[in-house]
Amino acid sequence: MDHIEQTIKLARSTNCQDDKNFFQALQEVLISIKPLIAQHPEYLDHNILQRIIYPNREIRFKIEWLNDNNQTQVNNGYRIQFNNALGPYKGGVRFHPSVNPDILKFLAFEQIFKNAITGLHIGGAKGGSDFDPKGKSDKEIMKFCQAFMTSFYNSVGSDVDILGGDIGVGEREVGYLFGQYKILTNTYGSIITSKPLSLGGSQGRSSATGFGLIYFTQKLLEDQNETLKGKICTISGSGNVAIHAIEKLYEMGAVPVTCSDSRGAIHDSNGIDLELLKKIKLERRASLEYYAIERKNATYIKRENYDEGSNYVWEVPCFAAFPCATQNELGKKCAQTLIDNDVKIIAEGANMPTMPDAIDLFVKHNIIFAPAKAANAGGVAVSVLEMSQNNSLNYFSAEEVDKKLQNIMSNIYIHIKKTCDEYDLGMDLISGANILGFKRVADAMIAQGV
Ligand code: NDP
Ligand code: 2IT
Repeated sequence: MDHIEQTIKLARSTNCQDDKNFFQALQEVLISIKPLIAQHPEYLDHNILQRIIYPNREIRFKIEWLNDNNQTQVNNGYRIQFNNALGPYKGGVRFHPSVNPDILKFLAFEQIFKNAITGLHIGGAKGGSDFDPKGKSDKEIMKFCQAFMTSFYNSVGSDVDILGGDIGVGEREVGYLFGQYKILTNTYGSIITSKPLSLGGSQGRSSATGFGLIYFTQKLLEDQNETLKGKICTISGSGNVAIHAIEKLYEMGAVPVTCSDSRGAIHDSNGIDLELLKKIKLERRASLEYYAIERKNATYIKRENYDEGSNYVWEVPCFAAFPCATQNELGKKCAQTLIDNDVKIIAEGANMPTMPDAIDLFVKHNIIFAPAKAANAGGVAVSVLEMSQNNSLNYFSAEEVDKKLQNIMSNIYIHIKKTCDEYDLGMDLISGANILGFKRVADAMIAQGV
């Protein structure tokens, strides 16, 4: 058994015992860095494999808050401060009933390497709560965010751990979290990103992940003498990432024809009506079924069951597919349907949306695969621009941010491709991204000593 297999076995028997998602993420990274380890025995000498799979700190806290009926509610809160070899912990906060330590450990682990790939000096973390924002009043959201921060504020800091947005946490929630931090500490520190502009947020942060995803895809396609122009694209999700991916696809001349939410999916063969989608999901925070009520030619398929890996949107023939909702939302059966329908590229907007056996199928059929930790890194990269603007009191225009985002996504692709060439990996961007990220973190760990 080699060192990688020994580490996987160790993980399975110790810190991943019941953590299916964390183990999935960890196994993918460890297996794909085999060529790097073969050339760098110093990583084994310094026991980096074992050291990198244990989170530095796992914080768990209780959140008590009052709903609109003055009843006391209780939720679990978490922050996984996984690795800070490259810089202060950085990563989003997720509010969703499915949140648990396993989900957050996988997200924090992925964040370490994603952040490293950007070339910026930030470590990896993730946090959140099993709080369900659906159906809550604005006041309840505010009360919950205040209680979340009250339970946890002493673990964050602008050079310690900087929070950000994720599922269920957008500008509104970030504003309330920030406001409570300010009250508790009497400081206006840059401890959270994705802030509203009025609180020192960055131009272009809310669109950065979705736009970055399409910039990355475009750069990758350029390399293949291909383009998105005129191509049918399918997208899952209808939140921050999906909406901005759809917006940028239109700007590139592509035709995005699907979106989905937790209750169902839309197929609009004329192209998604972006303004209507924004109105329903961002303003009204309503279900997608209203889209089909207002747009008669669109089809709405209600989601009858919650099978992992299944979504109607993957049945629609397309040139490119962009999973932008959540983890494990594209399984083997859907992958086979996409391949049968002649898909050319999969680019992940969500974190770990593609299941391992689906990835295996795409790889076997030579479908180009852009992994999340590269393709969706535009969001966290613009978060770092937000931090640097806050710290320098100097602000970039929307055009400046967009230009920087394009450069960042282009550089990420170039560095991953260079890594693929160096290790003879062809277009295996998954291994290229993992090797590039792992190497940067491992070198920083060695440089710091134990
Ligand atoms: P949002 O909360 O804005 O949107 C999430 C979307 O996914 C909604 O349409 C939601 O449906 C749907 N969804 C969420 N959970 C499930 C589920 N269990 N089953 C089916 N549908 C679900 O989040 P974001 O757009 O910000 O995040 C989407 C993905 O992108 C996540 O994986 C996130 O980690 C990742 N990401 C986000 C970044 C960011 O900057 N925001 C940066 C990098 C990655 P409904 O409307 O019904 O709730
Ligand atoms: O998964 C992610 O990269 C994010 N949710 C963004 C994190 C951040 O700190 O901006």
